[in-house]
Amino acid sequence: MQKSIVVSTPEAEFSALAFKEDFKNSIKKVAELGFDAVELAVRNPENIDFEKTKEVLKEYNLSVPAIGTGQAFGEEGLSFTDFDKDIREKAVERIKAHMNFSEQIGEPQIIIGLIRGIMDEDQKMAEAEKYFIECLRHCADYKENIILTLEPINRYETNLYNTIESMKNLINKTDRNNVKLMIDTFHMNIEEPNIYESIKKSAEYISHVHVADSNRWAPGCGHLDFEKIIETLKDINYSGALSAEILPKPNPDKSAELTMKFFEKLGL
Ligand SMILES: [Mn+2]
Repeated sequence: MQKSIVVSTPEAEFSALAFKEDFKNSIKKVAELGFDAVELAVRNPENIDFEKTKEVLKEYNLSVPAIGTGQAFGEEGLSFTDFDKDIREKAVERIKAHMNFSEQIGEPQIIIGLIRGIMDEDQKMAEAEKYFIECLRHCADYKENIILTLEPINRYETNLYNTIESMKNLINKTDRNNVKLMIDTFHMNIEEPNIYESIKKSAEYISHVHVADSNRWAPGCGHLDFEKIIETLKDINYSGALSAEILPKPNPDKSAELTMKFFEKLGL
């Protein structure tokens, strides 16, 4: 499993990131700490210099296991389930731009997290789901070589698809080979009846993993049993990335250091 951490590209703002300033410097720090990979959080790929990004990643020999897209919802309100067709179309166009970016840097996986949106009070689940599936199919068919990995997110952040089971149902209904599941230990701790059983039952769906402890600090700073989580991921032959999506606490540098120390302690 690759040791990975989330880093934001320069145009973005997001609270659950280890670093915010100076992209190249962040990448350098990540590489020097011993990470194998870096997950990029990208609000709008159109504001990014693809060549420069590629160069920096190459210079520090880091791969990109996935690209995060949540900021497009958080900052611009783009969503796959909005009532407004125009907003849904903009959200699809944005994810297609992420897919182009992903293809350019040679790492084919896009995270569909908060861009699913939050269901409006007046909206019915069936309607939200219909819109979500429509948008997903548009994106999935746009580039079949790029994986869309769908993240169950806890109830305090969205009212749509909080559990792994609900997301697996959605994935089955979407019926596209490049639509997969990703799991996040922070969300699982809130929503899953049994984290290990949920992982075991999802083996063939999982294409990416976010790690954060129960308090969303670096792994090892809360009360999750990461030894058992890692063991379970090994049992299902997961070989992708463990990507730390954590609060920059007690400060950005320290949060990354704590993550790496804990990864090493786990023998990764
Ligand atoms: Mn996550």
